Amino acid sequence: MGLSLTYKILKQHLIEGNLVQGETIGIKMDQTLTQDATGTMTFLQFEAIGLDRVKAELSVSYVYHNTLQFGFENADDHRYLADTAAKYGVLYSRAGNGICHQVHLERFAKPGKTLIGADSHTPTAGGVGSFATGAGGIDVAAAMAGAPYYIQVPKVINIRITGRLSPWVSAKDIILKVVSILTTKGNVGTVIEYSGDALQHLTVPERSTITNMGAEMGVTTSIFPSDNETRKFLKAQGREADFIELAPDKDATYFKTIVIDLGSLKPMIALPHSPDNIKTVAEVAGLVVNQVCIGSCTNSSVKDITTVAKILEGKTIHPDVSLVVVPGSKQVEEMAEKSGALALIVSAGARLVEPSCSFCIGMGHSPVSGGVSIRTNNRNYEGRSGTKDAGIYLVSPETAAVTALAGKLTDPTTCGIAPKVDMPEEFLINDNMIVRPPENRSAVKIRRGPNIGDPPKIEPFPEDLRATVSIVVGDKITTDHILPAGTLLKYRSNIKKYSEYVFGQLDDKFAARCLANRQKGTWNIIAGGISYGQGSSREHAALCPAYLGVRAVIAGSIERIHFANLVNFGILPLTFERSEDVKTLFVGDVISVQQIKKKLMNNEPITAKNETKGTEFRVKYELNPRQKDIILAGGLLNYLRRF
Ligand code: MIC
Ligand code: SF4
Repeated sequence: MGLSLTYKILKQHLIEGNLVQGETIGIKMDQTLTQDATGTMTFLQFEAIGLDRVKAELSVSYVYHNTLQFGFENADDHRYLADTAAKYGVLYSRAGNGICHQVHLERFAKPGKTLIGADSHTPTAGGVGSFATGAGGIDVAAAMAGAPYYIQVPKVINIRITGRLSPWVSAKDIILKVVSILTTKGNVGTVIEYSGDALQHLTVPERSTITNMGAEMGVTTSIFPSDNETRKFLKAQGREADFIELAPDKDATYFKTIVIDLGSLKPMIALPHSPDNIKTVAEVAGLVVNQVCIGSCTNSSVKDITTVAKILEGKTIHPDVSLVVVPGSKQVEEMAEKSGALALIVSAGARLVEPSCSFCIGMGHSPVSGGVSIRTNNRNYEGRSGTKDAGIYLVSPETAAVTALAGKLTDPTTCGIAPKVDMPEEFLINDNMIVRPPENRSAVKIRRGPNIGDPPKIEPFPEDLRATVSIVVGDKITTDHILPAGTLLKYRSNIKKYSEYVFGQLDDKFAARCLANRQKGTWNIIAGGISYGQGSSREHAALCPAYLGVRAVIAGSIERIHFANLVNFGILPLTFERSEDVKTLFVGDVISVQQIKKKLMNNEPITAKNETKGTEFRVKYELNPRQKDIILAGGLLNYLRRF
């Protein structure tokens, strides 16, 4: 039986377990990446592990989320990241150099290599055939320390793309179509592998727009084969030597195959407040727009920015629209500057931002109250933009640019002849913002600002669990609901302070209630619906609840990265045996499970008692022995320290 590309790479990296779908395996991670918002905690945890250098083939620490540095906190974080990179043998990509996914693709991602990143969009590197996956910071710290990364052997879905895109339709429309089919829920434990005759017409940056948004569907990763297009891209980046050809076996078997004919694809749009709320642009055209934002790790390549420039050339944006443009990396910015594309964009009235996440994470450029913002990024969760009642719509750069000119949502296919922009044959290579570690690492002193605290200590799991329900939430709760980023990013190294904001958007009494329950002698429980913990990899969405004394999440289902983060911080992830039981739980109910530790160890069924209501309900758990040990130890750091 032939192997998929995914299984071929996993087989080459297998350290523990058997390559059988559904089983847990430990794989070697060749490369790691971290970013400023998750990176400080990752390096604090790496320091707590106690090694004197990283053991991965390549580790890069990027800064690009909070580059604005309001107050001293982020500047201190960045200095700490520069120092730890120098000390532990890590490359440091300075603020201004760009978004990790864009820069990693340009300069470091390699076909056939494994990459683990403390950011959910790490699968962007799947565009060059790298098996790249997002994880919580402590899992990345463990991989930097040379430990295997444990994943469930995935089901592989083959998406076969055929035909050719029509003018004005682009890679973003392909991935929005895929998201409309697979949706943002129910994809835990799957990998998407792309194939088909259309691949020859898709450049690596376009492929990476597609792999990037696999994160929104909750898949482990998405991957393209490494072919002639991959060679062209690596050559244009001066890295032809990194090329190897990679393809699935001809008789590879897949969990399922979905065929998409590019010829029939129309410009697509994701409506508020979920990336899978998808229609064609034509269906919503005419919507009056306040803001257009172009950039993010999904759509900020040289081709994206040049296409936008050509659409805007010689024109002025609509007087009621604010247009924000953010190149993804310094390479993109410099090339667009040299080609004149940036001048065309500025001349049309756009506001330029340095290469960073910017609007995508609510780091400025929040829309007006009740506003309509058309954006090229990947997430449109409620409130993420910084304006709770604004509507965020996700589109291609082409749709965004024509909309900025018209002042209302416009289907670009109605706009005449489409600009034709090819991927450059040579990219401008200038790695001067990537700092290499010094020869004498032992002389490096790590400087910590006053906002940088140690990772909190978590107690081992109790023998019997007695916990108060501290919040009951609905379906599709994202990590942005659990713990927003935006201007709060500056508290990422200060867990006590950041914890005050847990669930702040939904219930601003949550943190105080949890602490009060701890005073009264019970732990805390979060109850939720399906697809709990969608979105980002931020481990703070588990670490801060753990700090507040949350010991279990009981939900309809829990998304992959968040599930792993809960385990890593000693929180038991449980699912309701009957999903409707969530309706029997109310804030303040005291839930108990006698001898829970023993039951977990012996794989016994768990019935939870609602002491307040005098009722009972059954919960399920799917944990391998290692995950149980981690939870019982009070998290991964306690577990690793034992060895
Ligand atoms: C995001 O897009 O939500 C982020 C900010 O990049 C996160 C990481 C973080 O919260 O630091 C992600 O996607 O993992
Ligand atoms: Fe990408 Fe946006 Fe996350 Fe930044 S905040 S890494 S641009 S998804």
